[in-house]
Amino acid sequence: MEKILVTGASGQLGAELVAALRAKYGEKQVISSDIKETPNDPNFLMLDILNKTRLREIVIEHKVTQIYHLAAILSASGEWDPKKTWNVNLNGLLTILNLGQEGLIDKIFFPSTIAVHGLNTPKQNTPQFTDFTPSTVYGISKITGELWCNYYHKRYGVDVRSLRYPGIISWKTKPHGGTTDYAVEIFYDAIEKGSYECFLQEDTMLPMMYIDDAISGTLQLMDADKEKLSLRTSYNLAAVSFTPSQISQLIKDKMPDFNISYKPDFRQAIADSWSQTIDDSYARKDWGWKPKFDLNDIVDMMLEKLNIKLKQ
Ligand code: AKB
Repeated sequence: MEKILVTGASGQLGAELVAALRAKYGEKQVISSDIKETPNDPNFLMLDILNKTRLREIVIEHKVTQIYHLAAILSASGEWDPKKTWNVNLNGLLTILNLGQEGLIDKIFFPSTIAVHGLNTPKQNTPQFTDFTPSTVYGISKITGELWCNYYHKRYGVDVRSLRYPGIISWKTKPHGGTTDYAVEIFYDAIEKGSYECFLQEDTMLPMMYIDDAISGTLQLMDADKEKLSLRTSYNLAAVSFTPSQISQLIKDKMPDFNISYKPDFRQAIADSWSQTIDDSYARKDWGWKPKFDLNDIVDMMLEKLNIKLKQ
């Protein structure tokens, strides 16, 4: 029977991944953990990912078989303290890979990101294998993490799997510290204030994905037969690409009084260094990836769900 540990479980992806894993494996089979307490979760444990001793104790005590290692500092907040970002994003992963090497855990999930791309990477239909010269410490830590995953798989047979997520759009939990966060903030402000001041320019195109697609892609990859996986760095993963101006127009179609204004800040340079559209043909070919939600679906779902949530 699987026993799963999720690190960074209070984050945007973690909160929904824990729910999906519990629906699949059972409530008690999934331990959520984070550096800050999550109320009302009897299967939650406090865990600082840099505390190697505690992490090992949890794995041994609870007979953990799989770790979804989501704890990380994202692209924008990472720039405030590069050394801390490197330490959190990389050393936590290395501790987990070592537990895999020792045979204490069977399977590991490591989230990577479009932030591994940089100014020299082709922006359109960005290939799986390309230039990786990221401009943020977050991107540097993630591409390095990918290489360590590949190394531990090839050298020690560790079953570690990874996806390069685009920006994730969700309504249950807000993202924190990312460059793609505008695509969630815009819905909150549209409903709560009727207007949004965007920190990116109107024509900044970025790859994005609805949370349900991100969750089902993750579970699909983790369930895939080992033999089908030709990549142990990280798979490109795509769903939709759009600009602030395009998403705001769709919101305006539903909420004609909505207004957007633009005040780009330091996050503009980060966004400008990333890809605009992604070639995810390896994920499609190896394990059957196919997103379900297009931009119209995302706008409909976000407005519907957030309208209910914010009125409660
Ligand atoms: C960020 O904006 O930092 C993240 C990401 C694309 O990895 N959402």
